[in-house]
Amino acid sequence: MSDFPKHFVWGTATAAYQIEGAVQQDGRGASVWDLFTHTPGKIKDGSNGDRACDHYYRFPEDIRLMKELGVNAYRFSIAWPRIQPEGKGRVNPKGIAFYDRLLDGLLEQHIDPYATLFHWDLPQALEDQGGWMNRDTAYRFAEYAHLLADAFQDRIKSWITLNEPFVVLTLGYALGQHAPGKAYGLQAMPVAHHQMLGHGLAVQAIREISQSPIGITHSLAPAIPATDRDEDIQAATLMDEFHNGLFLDPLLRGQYPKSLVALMGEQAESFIRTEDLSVMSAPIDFLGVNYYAPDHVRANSKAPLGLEMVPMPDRPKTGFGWPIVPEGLTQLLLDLKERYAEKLPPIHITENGCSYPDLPDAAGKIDDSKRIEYLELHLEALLKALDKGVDVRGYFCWSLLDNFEWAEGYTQRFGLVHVDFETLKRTPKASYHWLQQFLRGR
Ligand code: IFM
Repeated sequence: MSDFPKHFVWGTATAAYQIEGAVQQDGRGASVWDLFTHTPGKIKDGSNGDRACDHYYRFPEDIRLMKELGVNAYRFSIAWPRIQPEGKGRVNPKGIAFYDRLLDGLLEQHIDPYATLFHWDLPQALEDQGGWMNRDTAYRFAEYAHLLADAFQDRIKSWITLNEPFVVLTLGYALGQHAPGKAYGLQAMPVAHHQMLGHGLAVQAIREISQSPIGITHSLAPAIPATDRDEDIQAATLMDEFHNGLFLDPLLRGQYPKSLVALMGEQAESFIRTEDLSVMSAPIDFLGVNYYAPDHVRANSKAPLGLEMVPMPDRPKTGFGWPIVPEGLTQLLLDLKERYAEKLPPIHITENGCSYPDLPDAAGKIDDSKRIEYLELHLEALLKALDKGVDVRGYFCWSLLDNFEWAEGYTQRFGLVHVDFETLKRTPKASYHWLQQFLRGR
């Protein structure tokens, strides 16, 4: 097997609400996650991101950890409510100042900042106006993107407009398991459209000012039928269009998959304007791919969309219960290359990783050998795709630190670095040392 190219980008990834804490400091406004986590019964362990990893104050230590790890890039997200506490208009200078300090700290250590503009923490003030169900939020997002480009210009080495709009659509607005906790079912489809419209408008806004590459991050998954029965194969095809095609077809082809247009029926006319599709398909410089596991799909006429996700019983699982299927990453990348051909931009794997309940042993060491194995297998799977000609330029491990895992609270640890959530002490795990050795070798 060949090796990774010399200029491959190696990074770790995090998101603002999951690590920053300091939710009421320096003029930050409320986000949908502040309200959601403070609503009883929403988060598994009753926790919230009020303090999280306290990265807002401890970021110099976290930059040191990255430097010692040997990565050359860091993907983080900017908290919109820190920058615009009301989601529009007034800018909070202390919010800008925080990211100024973070960017300066990274650049001093020669770590390239990859900034995600929206990783789920929508200002609550915008949610009060309908959030992503409201077309106006797309325009507010572009305004926010423009002022970030103005403030940070080319110190941000790569821009990522959105993180995983599919998850915002499904868990946030269709099923209500994430903030803002809306359970609109299929009536939530405008959320997909307005996010992608916001993405396209933000690309235009950033390009007016910054020369840095712009991309978007999607959570993608190959859809695998649970059996070879026709109905399961059809269910998997529909799931693939819903999970992947719903976002990638407008982005890369300027149109929605026909099956989804049919599914949305007349509702589609109420929120899709023909001219939107050319905005949404504005050329981008890279596609961010988050890969964790495939969708294993079975037909079920009683379930929404006529399908359901079923476990992969013959597979080992992560602490979250997600099946470990490294070859799914190879398959996904090859499918993308085949499907979108010359329209597919270069790819960055912007997230990949696993949670395990890693705790220190009596000597204080954290032997997360299962994470090492997971990473090795996925890097091998990635190399197979590179060998077959997929243009992948970088890999970001999720995550640098154990952090607030949304509806799961602090029960799922994804970090290369263990965080004691009482003392906030950071302890590199065995996987951190393994990756350090791996990166030293190149
Ligand atoms: O923690 C999340 C992240 O915020 C988005 N992608 C998936 C990760 C693990 O669930």
